[in-house]
Amino acid sequence: MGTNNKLEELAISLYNIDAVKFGEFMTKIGIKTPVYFDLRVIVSYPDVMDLISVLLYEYALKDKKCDHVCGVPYTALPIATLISVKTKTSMLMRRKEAKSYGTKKVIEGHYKQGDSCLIIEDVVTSGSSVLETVTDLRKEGLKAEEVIVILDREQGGKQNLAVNNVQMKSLFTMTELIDILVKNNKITEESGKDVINYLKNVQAPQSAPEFERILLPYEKRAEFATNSIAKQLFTIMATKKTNLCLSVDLTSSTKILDLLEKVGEHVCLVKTHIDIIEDFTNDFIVRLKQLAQTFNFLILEDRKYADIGNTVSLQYSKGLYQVGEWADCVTAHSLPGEGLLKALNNSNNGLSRGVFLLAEMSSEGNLITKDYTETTVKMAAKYPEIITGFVCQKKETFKDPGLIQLTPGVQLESSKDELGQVYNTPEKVILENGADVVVVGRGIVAAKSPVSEAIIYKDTLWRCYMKRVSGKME
Ligand code: 5IU
Repeated sequence: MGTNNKLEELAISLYNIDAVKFGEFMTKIGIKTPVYFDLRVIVSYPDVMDLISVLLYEYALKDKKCDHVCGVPYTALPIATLISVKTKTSMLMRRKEAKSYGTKKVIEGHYKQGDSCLIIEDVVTSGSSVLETVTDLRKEGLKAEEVIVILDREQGGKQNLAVNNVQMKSLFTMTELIDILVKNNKITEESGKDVINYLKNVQAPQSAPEFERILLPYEKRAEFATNSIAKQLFTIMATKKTNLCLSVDLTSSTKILDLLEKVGEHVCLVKTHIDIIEDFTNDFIVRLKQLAQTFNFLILEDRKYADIGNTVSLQYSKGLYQVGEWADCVTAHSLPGEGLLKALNNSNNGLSRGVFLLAEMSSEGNLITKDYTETTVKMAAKYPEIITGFVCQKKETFKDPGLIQLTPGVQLESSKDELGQVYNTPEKVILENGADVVVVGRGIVAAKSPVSEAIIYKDTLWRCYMKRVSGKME
């Protein structure tokens, strides 16, 4: 029997065993739908299971090499198992919840970093369940770039996966399944058309929508964030009504803590250079964290990691500063390649952590090129769970509304310092250049009265943001 005949046989079997039903149904989220899928029932039909695994094999695995297969829990687990046994390919299992005891593993099975893993799923609507599995596999350093599914409901899942660098192949699209069922007189042409129309009208939200990110308010942007720190930071900005990041480039821990005591309520993020502090002790960290808690701000250690993964992993978690223990997020260069991101991702000790990747710099004559910036943004797209955003200067640099543009080089008047730093005004960076969080250092810390200056910056920056999202930009 050719593949096409087998597909036809599968479509009819799925109909006969009520894995696909036509009529009027209610979805989980209370929307009416003219078609309903429940592939969970296939476990009671070994012939159907067999047929599915043969088809998936012929369609996706025959000419391809992957190190592992992994089913999206739960319906696809038995299917993945069959394929694993049939093709003698190792299988991995993803837990939905990490175990609360013993090892905190979410991915069970033996694997090495860089191994490729083919994902298997039954039905894709928006692609969000597949993306959860992708995220967990990528956290473990596995390559998860392909998914094979039985049915693509054609409601936007394929596109959502593609923007996250996952290619989807399906045995059937909904249109193809319906064509087969109509041809075999299982359903009428009319009800087939109804279903197709319904699916066209009810599309899943896109993870990378067409509208410009800079016009969306922070609370909306939080919904798009895939990194938990980005989500928190958007939420803090929206609640505290501030998009000011204070760069506390001071060398005395008392001075830093005294300043934060007074300006903590006005900032969403505090940026440190921990290695410039002359009297560093662990007590400084304890007090810094207390202030962060009291005033609800996050901490960014501007370490600009730039070494091979192994070294970065050590720099991040060991040594005098143990940055990974206390900084919510860090900055890193993309120059050394993805190993660095993997290292940071794997060294988070189960804590929520984020990375701002340097896509552009504010200093005069820096060597970053347009190509470098573009490649940096592409690289970040492969690590949606760890990337908080970019340190960059232009709104064109990236589109994803779930990521944050952190822009340094800001003072109330445009100017330069004697070492090549270039300052733009709040108006320019927010309204023209797309900054979401604005970094101010000496504009505040070197002012006569840092506290009143911080308030001026906070108010000015917020006003610009409000103008931007109200759409009244001239
Ligand atoms: N910083 C920049 N420009 C950049 C990057 C980081 O100024 O492109 I990447 C840091 C350096 C300093 C702070 O810690 O942001 C800006 O301080 P001033 O506002 O004092 O220039």
